[in-house]
Amino acid sequence: MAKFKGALIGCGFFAVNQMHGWRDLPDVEIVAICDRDPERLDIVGDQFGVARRYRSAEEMFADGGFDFVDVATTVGSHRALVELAAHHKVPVICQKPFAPTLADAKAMVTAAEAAGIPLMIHENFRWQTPILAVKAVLESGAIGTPFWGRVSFRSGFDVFSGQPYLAKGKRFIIEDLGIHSLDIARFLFGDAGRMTARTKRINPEIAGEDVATMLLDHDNGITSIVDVSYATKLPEEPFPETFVEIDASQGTLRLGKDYALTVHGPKGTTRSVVAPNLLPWASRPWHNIQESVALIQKHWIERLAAGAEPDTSGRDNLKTFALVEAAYLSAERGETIALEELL
Ligand code: NAD
Ligand code: 89Y
Repeated sequence: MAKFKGALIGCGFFAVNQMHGWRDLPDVEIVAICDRDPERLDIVGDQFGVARRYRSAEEMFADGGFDFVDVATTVGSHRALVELAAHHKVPVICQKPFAPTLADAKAMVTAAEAAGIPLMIHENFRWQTPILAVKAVLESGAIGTPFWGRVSFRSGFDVFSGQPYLAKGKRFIIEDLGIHSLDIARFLFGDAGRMTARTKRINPEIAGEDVATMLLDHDNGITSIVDVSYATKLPEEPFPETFVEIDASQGTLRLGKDYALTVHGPKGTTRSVVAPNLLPWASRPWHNIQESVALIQKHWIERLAAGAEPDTSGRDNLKTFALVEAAYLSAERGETIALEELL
């Protein structure tokens, strides 16, 4: 079977995980990489044995020879790079956060659709093993119909040493991490039409908010709370675990520390551990995120091969990104925001 040839733009902190994920897929070969920074280009090129190395994305596209491109740069460059891929009619994956603004994100979706190419946002948290386990319980009907949920990520982990740019942006936790939690809420409870949010900055050394509490009204009547914090000092650091609570017509579900899942329903109570696999290249505590990278990349290739839309397509992810925008607007105005005003 012919391999899918890929190219990757942005050889920074997180891209290394993506390169490992691609290397593990037997039907994929990364044939070219690009980074403005020659040092990062050589580190990743040498580690993964990629000979074609570019400091300019334009030059890489001009040379071509790949079936898709994986954009792993930070948010400021996403729109230009996705539009460049669209111009060359190359299917494209773009890291979260989608774009600096919702208007940029919409323009990216339009560009991809006009070019007839698939666009997937690398929204990987819904691909985490524990989150997939929660989804499977909901789909099994074991607890009935949910009416309330909570998606919670509270940590004191130092994310700034690996990703120093996170300390500098006017926006921090909702745009960087809450975006994943909001996507998990959509994945588990469906699309949401109204958002009410409050934010705080506790760490004086960063520019953006590091605490956010969000209340979502889902279209199917479920109410959910999505709460995120990087200012929470716990006796046992849970990074990067997402906790989930669901109350439903026939029972309850709790996903807690160390991937402990408790499901209580008419047939009794089951307790299990839904821990992620520790892939050979992964390292704790990041292994949960790392496995989800491998899984979303596998999904991309399957959908590319089938000519089908990926689950977290650009069009789908506009709804997650609109929740991010709505949360900032709500916190700023002290009002509830209707999503239809944004989408
Ligand atoms: P980084 O700054 O370490 O790496 C980005 C790299 O892109 C840098 O080496 C930079 O030189 C390069 N770059 C930027 N613009 C470029 C351009 N136009 N052309 C070529 N190279 C360019 O950032 P990072 O921490 O690796 O984060 C990258 C993205 O990954 C961010 O959007 C971040 O939010 C996201 N991320 C996602 C997850 C996840 O779980 N999905 C986790 C961490 C980070
Ligand atoms: O950038 C963030 C992400 O997407 O997952 C965790 C993270 O690395 C820090 O918040």
